Amino acid sequence: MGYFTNQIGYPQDLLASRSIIKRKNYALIPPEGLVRNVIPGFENCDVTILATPKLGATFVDYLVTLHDGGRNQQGFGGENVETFVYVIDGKVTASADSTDYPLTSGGYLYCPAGVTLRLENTNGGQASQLFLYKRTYQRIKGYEAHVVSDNVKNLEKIHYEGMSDVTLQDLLPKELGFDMNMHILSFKPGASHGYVETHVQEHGAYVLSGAGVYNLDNEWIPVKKGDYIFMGAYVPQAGYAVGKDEFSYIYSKDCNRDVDC
Ligand code: UGY
Ligand code: MN
Repeated sequence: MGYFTNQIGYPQDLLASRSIIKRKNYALIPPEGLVRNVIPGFENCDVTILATPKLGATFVDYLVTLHDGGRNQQGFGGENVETFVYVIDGKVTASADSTDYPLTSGGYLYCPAGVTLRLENTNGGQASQLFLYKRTYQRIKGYEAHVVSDNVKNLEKIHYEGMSDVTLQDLLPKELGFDMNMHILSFKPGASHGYVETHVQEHGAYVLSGAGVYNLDNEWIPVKKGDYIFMGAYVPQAGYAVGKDEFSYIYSKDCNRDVDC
């Protein structure tokens, strides 16, 4: 059952999918094929696991729908695990240990390793939708991460690499205590990356609006709102915005650490 699109019963046509899975390289996961994953601690929630180490990621991404009474009070994260939650739609209270952060659409909370993330739907009986992330934190001596919460509507939009119709927002501080960041990249219709990137960092990207044609490992692939894209280390990547709406996605990126040899 494709629960996201409420598709049940017999197919109307030949079975088909836009999913592309290239383990340890890249993946496109559209909403139509998503299934529910039961995870202890999540009550009245539909949880879908997206990128994982099985796909080649060093992080785990999830889509979570909190229904009426939806919550996780058991706590998410752990001693060495940092977590991040972004509200795609709705209203929730996210807590970092005992401190509550009421979040609406565009709101987010980062919890460093050792701080427990809790979630509660507060959307007056309506569902809320979240993008959730976790990763093993890479400690370095002399630096620490800290709790961060804000809403993207308060963040500066920086012209991206000399282009005024492509903007970047950094959701977390550029401090060495942080081994990752979350960003939102937004392209006006017709805008694109300035070049095809090839870099060691990985991304897990959720498309928030619009549509694009995206280059993943030199294949041009149509993508649109609701799609999830995993980009592994070194995968060539770039996109054009197509259609009438701004093409925008939230994505994680590891940073501020050397690599082991
Ligand atoms: O920050 C980034 O690496 C970003 N520009 N990558 C991407 O959009 N695929
Ligand atoms: Mn990139």
